[in-house]
Amino acid sequence: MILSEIHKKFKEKVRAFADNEVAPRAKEIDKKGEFPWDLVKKMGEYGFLGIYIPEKYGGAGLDVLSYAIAVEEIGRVCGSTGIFLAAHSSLGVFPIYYAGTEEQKQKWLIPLAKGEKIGSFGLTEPNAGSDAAGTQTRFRLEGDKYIINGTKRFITSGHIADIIIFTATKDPALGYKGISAFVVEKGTPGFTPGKEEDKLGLRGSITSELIFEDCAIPKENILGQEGDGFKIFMETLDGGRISIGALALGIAQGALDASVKFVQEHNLTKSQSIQSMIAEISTEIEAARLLVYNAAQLKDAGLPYVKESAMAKYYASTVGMKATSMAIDIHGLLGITDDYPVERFFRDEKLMEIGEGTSEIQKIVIARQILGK
Ligand code: COS
Repeated sequence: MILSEIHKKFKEKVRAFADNEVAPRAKEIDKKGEFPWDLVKKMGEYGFLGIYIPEKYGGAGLDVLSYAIAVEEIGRVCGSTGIFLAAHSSLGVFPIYYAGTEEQKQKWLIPLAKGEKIGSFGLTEPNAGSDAAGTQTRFRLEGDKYIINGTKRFITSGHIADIIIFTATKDPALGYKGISAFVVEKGTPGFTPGKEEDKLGLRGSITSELIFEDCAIPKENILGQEGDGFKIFMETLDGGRISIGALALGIAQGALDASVKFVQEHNLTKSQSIQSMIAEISTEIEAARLLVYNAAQLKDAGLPYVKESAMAKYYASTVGMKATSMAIDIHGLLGITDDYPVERFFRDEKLMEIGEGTSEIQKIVIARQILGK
């Protein structure tokens, strides 16, 4: 795909950061399950934590395509660092940029986009994942405070985030219409992080519960109006799917790059079965890239992109699983050892088929856009 000079230069900048500063740390981050604080700080300094946010709100003033490129490039070397970037930018930053008042933007968006604070998004619950309208976390208004009770689960960066956007319902019987979106700040009484998950992949990324027990937050912490929550997070997820597609693509590209290196170093370039695998996954990765970049460009142009972002995520994650699995096949038994990065790419890639809407959910979204509900 032909990129503009601006995008090309930005891609080179992120690639240099990824190769020089992230790649040497990736194995250790995965092994120790260590959150890469130093890399997060550097990403903030480079302006990577608010790429598509206008400069007046502390961002880099670039676009969604640049953001997708950044997630792809970082994912190419380290899925854990890539998912942090994607969750912070799409889920922590976007809802405030999209639905926040000017005052909320001044208070929360600016430090988030500058990378001074970490953002997170609490939607999933023990009993509400794909059925996001089934939220059971409750809110009630008491005077000038909202009182929150409930538990969120599988929240990326949940333990460490400073600013968390979350959903709660006035009454589960109201379905999606009862759901509102709020902001809670770390340290608010009644708000505590719960269990941290020990995961198959993305082991350097924090995934945790969030527990609300009579947690009182100021009335001003609501995003939009009461009842707007479902639509705010649906829009948030539409954009988030571009970044998960980009991350799936980046991990797949990392597995392909490692395979090409392996094949060349082991004099396997003449093997027709290996040529076949390399050709197949290279082609599918390129097709995934076109879908991801297309969805990003549609969003940048202000055009509808719901179907395209779901397609990008669905296809890129499907291709990603195939590519990382084939990369292990190409390495043979060496591929399942940690002497090579492909087993890490394979483990990291699996979440791309599940997080921010499973492949089955993406197919529902795509089909509804084509067939109507
Ligand atoms: N953008 C904006 N609004 C949307 C929307 C979108 N992409 N999709 C639906 N809506 C609106 C609908 O228009 C409808 O509003 P109106 O009644 O005013 O028209 C409302 O939201 C309810 O829509 P719908 O009836 O389609 O909701 P469903 O409960 O059937 O939900 C799916 C459908 C499955 C698509 C939804 O639950 C979903 O995306 N689930 C996956 C959640 C997910 O990704 N979880 C992982 C989170 S990881 S952070």
